[in-house]
Amino acid sequence: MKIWMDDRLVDEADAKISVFDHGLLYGDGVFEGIRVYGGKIFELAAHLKRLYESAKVIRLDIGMGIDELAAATEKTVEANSIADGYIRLLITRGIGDLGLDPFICKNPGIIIIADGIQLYPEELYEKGLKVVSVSTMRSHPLALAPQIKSLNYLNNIMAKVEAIDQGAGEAIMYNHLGYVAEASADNVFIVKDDVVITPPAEAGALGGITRGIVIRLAGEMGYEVAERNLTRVDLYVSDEFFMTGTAAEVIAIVDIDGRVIGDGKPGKITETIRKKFFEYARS
Ligand code: PXG
Repeated sequence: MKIWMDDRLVDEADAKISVFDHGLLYGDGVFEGIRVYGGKIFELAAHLKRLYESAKVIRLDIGMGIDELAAATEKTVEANSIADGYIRLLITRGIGDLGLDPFICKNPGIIIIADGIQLYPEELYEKGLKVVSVSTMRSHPLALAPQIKSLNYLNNIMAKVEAIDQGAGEAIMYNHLGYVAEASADNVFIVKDDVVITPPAEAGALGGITRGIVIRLAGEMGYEVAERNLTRVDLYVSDEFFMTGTAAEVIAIVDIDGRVIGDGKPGKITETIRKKFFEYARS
């Protein structure tokens, strides 16, 4: 495998980072997870826009323009002959002395990995997922704002651990006001009385690329779509419930905290949206 490191492709064996990289020492950096479908990078422009915005918020100068980074990403996909796969693009703060000050790091680290993707088992899409509400609160917007896709994922990881401990496929996280934020690595949607509803990004969610596409496609299909705060009870009494994300695409949820959603099978509107997204992504 060839890995992009800073300004060129190197062999996997040579793709190493320093123990003094602040990305490792402090989780100081930003990243993206991007799909490749049929050799084409899915929504690259939207992912790069989000990456540069995340970097701006944390005062990280990527040191390379968007077009140059896009070209490097394309080259990495080509070098590894990835037809259907997954790109992990990381920008680390770079090498510096010990100590939090990010500005002692002179050059950011740029890493692009293009690999195959570990797909969720098909059975999960047919049956739907069981999820649980977790006690780990989504980070407060005045702490580490959830809109930043940073290398510090401990908030989400702690939530995921709770889900795993309870034998659930995903964790539903709430914000400091008790409203639904998102899952540990996916955005959430419900369907109630034929309206497709997702929490607003301000509720503490990452502005998911898949979420944005699903909102658009659902609207184009004639569904009413709303961004509205949701409570735990709204999830419990929803007609349908699903999640969106780069890895999962669109996946139904059929049980939350022991409350069965609908008839316990993926909902009709969810399935329609899932098929539409599947077709769109592969077209
Ligand atoms: N919320 C969070 C916290 C995420 O990390 C999403 C929502 C969905 O966003 P997108 O833009 O993907 O629709 C994410 C995405 C991984 C992995 O390897 C994680 C994500 C995406 C791809 C891979 O764990 N998170």
